[in-house]
Amino acid sequence: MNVKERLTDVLAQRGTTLDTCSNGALCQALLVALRAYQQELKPAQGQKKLYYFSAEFLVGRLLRANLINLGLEEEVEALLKAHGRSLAQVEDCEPEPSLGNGGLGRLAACFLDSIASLGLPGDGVGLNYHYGLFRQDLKSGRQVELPDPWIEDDSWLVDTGISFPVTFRDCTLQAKLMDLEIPGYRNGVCNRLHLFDVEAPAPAPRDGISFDKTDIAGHLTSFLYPDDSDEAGRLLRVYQQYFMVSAGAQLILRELEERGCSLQSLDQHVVIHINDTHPSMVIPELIRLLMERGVDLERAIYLVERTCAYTNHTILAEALEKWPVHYLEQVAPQLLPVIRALDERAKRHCADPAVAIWDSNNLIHMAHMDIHYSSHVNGVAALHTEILKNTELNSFYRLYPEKFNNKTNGITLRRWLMGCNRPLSDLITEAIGPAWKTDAQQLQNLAPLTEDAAFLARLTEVKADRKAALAQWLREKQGLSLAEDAVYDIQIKRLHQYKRQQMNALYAIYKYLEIKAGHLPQRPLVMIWGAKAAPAYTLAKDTIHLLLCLQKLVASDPQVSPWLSIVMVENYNVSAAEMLVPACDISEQISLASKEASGTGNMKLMANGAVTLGTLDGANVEIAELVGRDNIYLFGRSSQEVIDLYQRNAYRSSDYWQRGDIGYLVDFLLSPELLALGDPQCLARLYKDFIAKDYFMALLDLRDYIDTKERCLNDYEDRTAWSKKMLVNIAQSGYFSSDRTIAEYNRDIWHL
Ligand code: 26V
Repeated sequence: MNVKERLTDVLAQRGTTLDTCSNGALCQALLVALRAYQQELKPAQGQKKLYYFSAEFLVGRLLRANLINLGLEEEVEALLKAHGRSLAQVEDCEPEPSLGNGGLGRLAACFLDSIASLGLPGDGVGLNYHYGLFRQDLKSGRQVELPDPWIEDDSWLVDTGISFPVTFRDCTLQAKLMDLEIPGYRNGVCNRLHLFDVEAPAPAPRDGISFDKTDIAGHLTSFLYPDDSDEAGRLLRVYQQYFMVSAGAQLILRELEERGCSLQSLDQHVVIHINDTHPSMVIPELIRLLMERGVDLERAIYLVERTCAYTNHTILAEALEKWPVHYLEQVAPQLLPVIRALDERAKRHCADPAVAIWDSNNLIHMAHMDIHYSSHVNGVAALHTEILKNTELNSFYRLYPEKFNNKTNGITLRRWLMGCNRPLSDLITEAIGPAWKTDAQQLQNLAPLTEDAAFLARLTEVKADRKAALAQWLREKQGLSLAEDAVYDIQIKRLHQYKRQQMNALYAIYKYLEIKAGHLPQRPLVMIWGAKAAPAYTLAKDTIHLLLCLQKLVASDPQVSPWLSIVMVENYNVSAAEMLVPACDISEQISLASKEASGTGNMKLMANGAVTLGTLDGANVEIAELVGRDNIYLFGRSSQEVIDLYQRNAYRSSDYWQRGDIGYLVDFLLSPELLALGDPQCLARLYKDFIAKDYFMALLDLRDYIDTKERCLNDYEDRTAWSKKMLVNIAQSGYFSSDRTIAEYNRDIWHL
C-alpha cells in the first residue's frame, strides 16, 4: 500500500476523509499511517550493537522528521495540497515530546537520527516522561511552569509488551518498554528509542508542576528530572536513574541471549554509551547482574569496563553529580557492595583523593566511576576536551591518557536545514545537487558562489522570507508586530548565568539609551531571546523578569519602538527553534570562555546562514577556524585568561562597574523607568549580583561585547558583503553534521 492508500484507509476507519477531517485528526491519521510504514522496516544489523543510554532524548515533533527520512515528505505534501490542506498546519497539531532540558538531550536525538541514517546497529535507552520539560507561560512579567503532556491516544509510542522488574529497597516496579521508532534517512533502516515507563502512572498534577515526589510508583516517569532543589526531588532523580539503567541492562542481557551470545563475550557484542553521568549506575548494575548470572567480580568488571564509554558534557562543578551514599541505600542498596568494590579497586590503583569514587564525605562521584570503569572518555568540542585533560580532569588524564578523546558535537541537517528551512535547502540543492543531504561536507561546494551576485541575492531573499514568517508567527502567538527589514539578533538556549543572557540584556539597555539620546541605528534591531529557567534558579528567573520589563519599556515608548524590539519568546522548545533558527541574522554565542562545553545551537544557526557573534568558547572555536575571522565576530577574554582569573580569585566586578563607560547600564536596573514596570526585589537582586559577585563575569567582557556588536551591525549594512558571510557560514557548516560526529564515535570508540 502506498502512503495515500494507507492514509485514506485510516481516515475511513475513523469515518472521515482527507477533505473533511480537522487538521488534528489528519495529524493523528498520518501518524498512524507512518507507524505502519516504519514497522515494516528493519533495524540495522551487526555483530556488535550500541545502546546509547541517556536520561534525555529531546526528539521534538516527529511527523516531518519521519516523513523526510522515509522519503515521503514531497508525496504527502502534494497529496495534502491536492485536497487544499497544508502539511505545515497539520504538523502544528502534533504535541512536542520535550523529553530533554536542552543541548544534551537534543544532541542525543540528533545522534539517533545519524546512527540510523548511517545504517549502524544502535538503539537509545531512556525514560518515557509523560510531561517532559515544563511548558513555560510568561505572565505578569514572570515564568509560570505548567505540565506539558505529549502522549495522546494516537502517539508515536509503540507498546512492546515487554517489561522488566526493577527492585528498589522498598518495592519492585515493572519497567514497561515503550519504543519510538527511529527511521534512517531513506535507507530502509529503522532503529529504536527504548523508553521505560512505570505500569500505573499517576494522573497529571492539576495545579502547576508540583506533585507528590514520594509517590515513586505513580510518579517515577511523570516529569523529566524534576526540581533538584529539595531532597525528595533529588531522591526521585536517583529512582529514575536506577529504573532506567536496571531495565536497560536487563534488556541488553536479554538481547544478548536472543542473539545466542555468551555473557563472557559481552564486550564483543555490546557497547554501552553513557551520556553524561545520569546513566552511570549502569556500570555497577550490569556488574551486579553478571554476577547474579555466575560471572565472577573481576571478570565482570573487565567485561563492563571494555563495554562502556562515557561522554562528559560540562565542566561546571555544580553540574557534576555526586550522590550521598544514603540516597543509594534508600533506593538500591544492592549496588553499594559493588560500588564499594569498584572504589577499593580504584584506590589500590591510585590513592589520590581527587580520583576517589567514594569520598570521605560519603559522596559517590558518578563521573569518577565512569572514568575508572569505561574504556573511553570524551569531551564534546576541541577546547572542552583540552580543558578536561589539562584542568578539570587532569588527575584522571594523567592516570589514563589513552582513554581521553574529543568528539566535537554535531546536529542533524535533516531536521535543522531540510526540515526547518525548505526554501534554503532547495536553493542549496539547486546550486550543488542533493548529495549534501548524506554527505554534508559537500556544502563546501557552495563556496565559489560567493562571487555569484544572483545567488547571493536569492540567499538574502530566502533569509528575508524566513524573517517575515517568524514575524507572522510571533504576531499570531504573542501579538507582536516586528519590523521585517530589521536585523534579527537571536539568543536561544537554556537560561544560565554562564551563557550570559544578562550581558545581552545590558546591551539592550545600551541600545535603548542610545536611541533615547537621539543616536538612531541605521535600521531597526529586533533582539530575541528564547529560554526556560530552572524552576528554583532565582537569578535566571530574575533575568527573565528583566527581559520582560525591557520588552514592555521599549514597546510602550514611541520614540524607541520603531528602532528597537525586545522579544522574549514564550515556551522556547524544539518547535519554536525550528521557526527561529532560519530567521536569524546574528547568532548570539556569548558564554564566558571555558564554560560552554560545545553548544549546538551555534551550529544550527550557522547552517541556516546566521553569522556568529561570540566568545572563543566551546565549538565556536572550531566555527571560527572554519569560516575565518572575516565571517565571525569574536570578542571577550580567552578561556585561559578566565581560568587564570578564577585560579587567582582575581575578578572584581565592582572594578568594572565603577568604570564610567558601563556602570550606568547596570545602574539602569534601578532606574525609575524600570522600577515603575518591574518587581523592585528581583531587579535589586540582579543589580547586587552584578556589582558584588558576577560569578560568570558579564561585566568583564561587556565593553568589548558592545563594541563588537556595533561593528557587526555596521557591517550588516553592506548587504552584499554580509550575504557572502552568510554563504561562507552555510558552506562550512557541513563539518557540524552529526553524521560526521557519529562516524567518528564509531571509528574511534564503538567499532560497530
Ligand atoms: C546542568 C546543570 C544542573 C544543575 C544546575 C546547573 C547546571 C548547569 C549546566 C548543566 C549542564 C548539564 C550537561 C549539559 O546539558 N551540557 C550541555 O551539553 C551539550 C551537548 O554536548 C553542549 O553542547 C553544551 O555546551 C553543554 O552545556
